[in-house]
Amino acid sequence: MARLLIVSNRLPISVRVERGALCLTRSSGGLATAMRGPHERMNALWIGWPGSVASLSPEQRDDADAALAGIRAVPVHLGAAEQHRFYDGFSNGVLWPLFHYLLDKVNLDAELDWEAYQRVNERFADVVAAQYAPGDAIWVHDYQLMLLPALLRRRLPGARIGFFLHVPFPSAEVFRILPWREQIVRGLLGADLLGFHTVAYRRNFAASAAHVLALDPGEAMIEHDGRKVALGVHPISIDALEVERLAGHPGVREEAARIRAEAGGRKIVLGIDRLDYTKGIPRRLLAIERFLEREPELRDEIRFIQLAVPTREMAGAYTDFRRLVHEMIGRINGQYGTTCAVPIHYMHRSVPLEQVVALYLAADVMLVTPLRDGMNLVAKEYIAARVDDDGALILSEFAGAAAELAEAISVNPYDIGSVAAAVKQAITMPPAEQQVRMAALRRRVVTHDVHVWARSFLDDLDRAAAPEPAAAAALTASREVPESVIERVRRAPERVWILDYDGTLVPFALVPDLAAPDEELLALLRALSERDRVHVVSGRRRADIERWFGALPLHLHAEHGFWSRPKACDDWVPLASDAAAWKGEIRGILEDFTRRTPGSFVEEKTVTLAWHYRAAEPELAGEHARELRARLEKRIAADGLELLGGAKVLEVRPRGVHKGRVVPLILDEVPERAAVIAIGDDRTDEDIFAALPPSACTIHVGNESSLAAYRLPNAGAVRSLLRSIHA
Ligand code: GDG
Repeated sequence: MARLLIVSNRLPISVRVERGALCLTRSSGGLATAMRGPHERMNALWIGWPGSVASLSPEQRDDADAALAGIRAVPVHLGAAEQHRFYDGFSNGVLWPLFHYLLDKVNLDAELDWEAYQRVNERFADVVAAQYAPGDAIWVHDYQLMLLPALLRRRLPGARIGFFLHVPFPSAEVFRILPWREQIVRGLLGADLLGFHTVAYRRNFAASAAHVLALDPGEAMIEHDGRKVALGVHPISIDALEVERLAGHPGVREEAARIRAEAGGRKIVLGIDRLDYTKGIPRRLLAIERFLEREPELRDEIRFIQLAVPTREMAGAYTDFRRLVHEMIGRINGQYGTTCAVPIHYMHRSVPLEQVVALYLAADVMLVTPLRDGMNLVAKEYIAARVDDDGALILSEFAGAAAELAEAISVNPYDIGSVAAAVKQAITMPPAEQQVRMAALRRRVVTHDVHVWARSFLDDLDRAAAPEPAAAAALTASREVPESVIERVRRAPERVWILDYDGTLVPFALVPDLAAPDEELLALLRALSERDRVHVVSGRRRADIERWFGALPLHLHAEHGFWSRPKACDDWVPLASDAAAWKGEIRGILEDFTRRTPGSFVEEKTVTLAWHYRAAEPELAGEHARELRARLEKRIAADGLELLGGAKVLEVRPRGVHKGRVVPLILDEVPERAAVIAIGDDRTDEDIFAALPPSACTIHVGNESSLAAYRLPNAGAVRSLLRSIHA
């Protein structure tokens, strides 16, 4: 039966030895909390790191693995040093601060940590591949495993692979700082579906991919390596029913009443966070201090409770941070404490979930003020726990949750004065206003819970991973050129080559004029044409082709076959004497886009007009290319014209002028026993492949889907093939 394989850095259960005995403990944290429900309900297998097993005896290790198997968990064991570099070093020393915009905390001198990150992602790929059975869906989680989708794609080409990012995806301007940005983007693009919490994070990723790999992403889809990768927005949520259930539990209500009684009638303002520098605790403390300073008469009316859950204790940045927080609390309590109360009640430990919910129930105001946060589940849990529709939520506009929770009091956590003012607004908010806001928030959280989230992600994954049958067939049909085919071509009594130029014989250059043929290529074509018939079929202007190849004994075809020079001594002949009356208006449109897109330009040929944007800023150019395409499609339909999207070029040409039309002319002059080999890299060359008989050897250069029977990776490989035929 097809299963779901959940893959995350940590298993939701950690293995430890306490006083000689093996013990399994639940991990807290957003991801573990969110995926626990889907894991249980969907009969899924969870693959991840179970904590260090270094202190376990071999028997205890076996026992631990067996215990994990019992709860459908598969451990990925990592050595202590490797885990430290991968987790504390790269994941939390580089990616975590960068993705949360805390640039001064990013360690970019992390080559060894990066190597460990790659190795650990490989280890995960091995374990996942070993567990995988055809039909399974794989759901990879979070920033520690961003190389995994592509590593899995290589091992399991047909698998359904989804990836969800729990942290923000930063602006492309920030992401591009990362020295390993290209590998990370390529790693992610191995998935069928990439999920983000918000539209903004998705947009940031698309812009980063456009920048790093010079792609043209759509809003919800990126085409890369001949595959489509869907980009989804899936705001994570919580198990709202479970939180509600706990909030109604008599023991939990009793505990909440106890906390309230202890507060002695003071209003309770609560913060619950992992003790992480992204959560904005120091600035929150400054805001509390500002509040106490500004509102002397309210000082004894309020009790702040901060639960700070220990996290990443091994990392240096966290030790210093913890000290800072503790010192600040000491200072503020020293300043404003009295003989009977201190303003801030601080707990630095993990507590049971029942206690967390009791705190939610007891709190009049919840302070959620991260500097950046992917989503923030605490905010949603507080809402779900407020079964009486009262209480007030103060929420940072830099938490992903802010995109959904508009009825909260929104604050900029960097602006201490406004957070202090928000605290006052919250504690003095009239009950009727609390009700209106909280009821709306609760409706949203209850209807969009974690189960809806998981279901919608997996449904999208199913849709994204189901390839269109024709495209899939075309793609799988083309494979590397087998040695037997090369041998057949080599032994053929006569050979006819039909060769595209740009992207096939030379790599793409930033500007078309820079892609002139080099000496080596000219010598190769000259040698080839001494024994074989060589046709160069290009989309370029006749003048370029003539200037570059005119002196060689080649058969030349320019402008997608509109112009042909059948033999070296012949003149160029046009396909038809078309006056191209349509050009004036289309040229005006293209020039308009050129003005708006620096680096782009219009190329005019006898019967076609092309808009090139390879040298333009990719994101802007991509957006304008989509806009231009939409505008041209409307305009050209009635004129017998067609629009062709190539590699960073949009071209308008009359229908019927395409490279395929030269094929009958070429074949007319060829004896039947000749081998015909056609090689091309883009959409326009597909017309050649389509016009050739099945006996021809057709080769696509690159990774896109193609009608060609075989494929080669790049222009260098094409040249090697040409050389090897005469070797
Ligand atoms: C990452 C992203 C995103 C906290 N203290 C205790 C405890 N918790 C639970 C809370 C909540 C979870 O931990 C914290 O979740 P957050 O979402 O607030 O934060 P991260 O751990 O940073 O999570 C975040 C999330 O992934 C999901 O995508 O929202 O933006 O950073 O569920 O209740 N649980 C228990 N004891 C505690 O003392 N039992």
